[in-house]
Formats: sequence, C-alpha cells, structure tokens
Amino acid sequence: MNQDDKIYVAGHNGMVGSAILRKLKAEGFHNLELKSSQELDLRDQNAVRDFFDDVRPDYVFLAAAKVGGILANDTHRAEFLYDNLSIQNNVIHSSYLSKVKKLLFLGSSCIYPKECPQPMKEDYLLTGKLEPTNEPYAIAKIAGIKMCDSYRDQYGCNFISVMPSNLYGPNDNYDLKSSHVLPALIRKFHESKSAGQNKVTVWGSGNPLREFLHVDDLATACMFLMKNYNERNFINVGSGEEISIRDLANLIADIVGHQATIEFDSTKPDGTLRKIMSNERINALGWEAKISLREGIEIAYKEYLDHHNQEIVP
Ligand code: GFB
Repeated sequence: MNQDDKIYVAGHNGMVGSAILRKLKAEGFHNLELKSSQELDLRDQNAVRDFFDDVRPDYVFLAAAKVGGILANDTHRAEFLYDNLSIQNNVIHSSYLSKVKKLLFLGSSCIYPKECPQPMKEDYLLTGKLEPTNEPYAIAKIAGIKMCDSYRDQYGCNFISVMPSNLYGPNDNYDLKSSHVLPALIRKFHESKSAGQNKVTVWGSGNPLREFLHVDDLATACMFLMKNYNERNFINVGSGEEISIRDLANLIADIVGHQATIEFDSTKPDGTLRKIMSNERINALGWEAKISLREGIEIAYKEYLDHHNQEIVP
C-alpha cells in the first residue's frame, strides 16, 4: 500500500473499523473513503455497485457487519444471517467488478465447531457442528471466507480473510442486551458501585473460557496482513491469553474497584465452553499481540468513564 492509494474502510464508525482508521491515519494514509451506514446502506446491492463505480478504491477493509453478544446473536438470528450475507456479498462482488487491488474481510472465532480441539487451528474449519447460539452469524462469516477464496481461485482477486478472537476496546457497545461480555461487565460493575449496591449478575455458569483481543492489536494485525499476506485460506488473530468468565468478572471487579458478590444467572446461555485460537501462523509471520488483558481493560474502563458513562447512566 502506498500512502496515496485510495482506501475504503467499510464500517469505519464501528469498533473494528474505527480502530483500523486510527491506525491508517497514524501511518499517514490520507486518501480515505468513508461512508456511514446512513449515507450508504451496504445491504443495498445497487447502492454499493454505484459507490464502487464512482469511487474505485484501491484497497478495501471490510469491517462492516451486524455484530453482538451471545443473546443478540441468538434472538436476532435472521438479521445476523441476512445483514451479514448481504453486506459481504455486495462489498466483495463490487470489489471484484471494480478491480480492487486487495480486500481484507473480517470474521470471528465463532466460525469453528462447538467441540473444536483447542487451540483451534485454521485447518479445523468445517470439521464439526457449530455452536447453536451464533450459528447464523458463523454461517455468514464462513460464506465470506469461501467467497474471498473462490474469487481468488476463479478471478485471481487478492482477497484475504482474518478471524479475530473476542474483541473489546474504544467504541464498544455497552448496551446490556446486545453487548459482548467484557463491556457488559464493565458497565455492570461500574453501575453497581455507583448505586452503592453489592451485587452483580453474570450470565451463565461463569465456566466458559474466552480469548480476548484489544481492537488496537487487531488493527495492527490487519495493517500487517494487508501489507504482507497474500494467500487463500483465512488466518487467526488472537492474544493467546485465555480466561474464564468468572475470572474475567473478578478482574473487572478489581479494575473498577468494586468487590461485589457475583450471582450467576443460569437462565442465560454459556455458549461455547472454550474457544482459544492457535496463533501459530500469524506469529510465524512475525506479528503478535502487545496489549495485556489487564492493561486493555484499564484503558477500556477509562474510555467508558470518559465517553459512555454519561450517555447510559442518567
Ligand atoms: O461475549 P459473549 O456475549 O459472546 O459471551 P460469545 C461470552 C460468555 O460470557 C457467555 C457470558 O458464556 C455469556 O453467557 N456472560 C456473562 C455474558 N455475563 C454476560 C453479560 O452480561 N453479557 C454477555 N453478553 N455475556 C459471541 C458470538 O459469542 O462472540 C458472536 O455470539 C461472536 O457470534 C462473538 O463470535 C465474538 O463469545 O459467547
């Protein structure tokens, strides 16, 4: 990528897209094409075709997606399938038609089977049944991987796919119904402390293990891969750090400074019990995560206090 190349970041207002944008700007890229979802509905095939005909970007980061935590995935199943398939079909196909030099598609670790051997290597894709709570989202993301590989095979497009583990960081979603666990627990511990309460509810059993990656680490990985990786077959990006939801709750309690009693709500699903990814391939290429979980949560809590606390606690 040259600094004058035209770069389109699809989803630049989201947590992942905004992290990629910060990284691009920090590296001096200035020819950036950005459209909010109000300006361009990526589910609209004709609108996306017109945009690509008009703009003709050189590089595309496809970070636009409908995303959410375990409950949002489980309850908005049709939207997670339709919106994600539409967005990626339109952006990937239009990138082919308008001869984009390279596209990077972002997925998620939920593409792997529910009972996958750990750590999950890229080769384990499609070797078993998916976790039911997020099957529609996973199916869409698997379709995106196959689309990138198929467009490479048939048309010679340099389209790559990147699968991050559970993400958190600036511009995260703190809505308790639709968010992921990490922002939810930051908000729950903070609000319990502010209200002088001594109880926090954590969904499920607390036993599932998750691998969390700060979104700024993901952005450095995306830049690295956009510059250095030109192969079919997706690549995992994780931190290599695994923690149980119970231990995560205790860590967040410590950072927020509120040692509340934790109550586990067994009416909520646990989801996959373990999903740590193998980072062997990306580590061998010369990239690794830099932000530890404690450091990352401390940064996230500060950002929450600065930007989100006022909006959601009247
Ligand atoms: O982060 P999370 O929603 O996503 O949930 P997944 C992780 C674990 O934390 C589950 C538990 O076992 C939840 O039951 N948990 C505990 C909570 N308390 C809470 C809470 O207050 N809010 C939430 N949200 N969880 C999603 C997938 O799976 O992860 C997506 O549904 C995607 O498709 C994404 O892959 C990365 O890790 O279970």
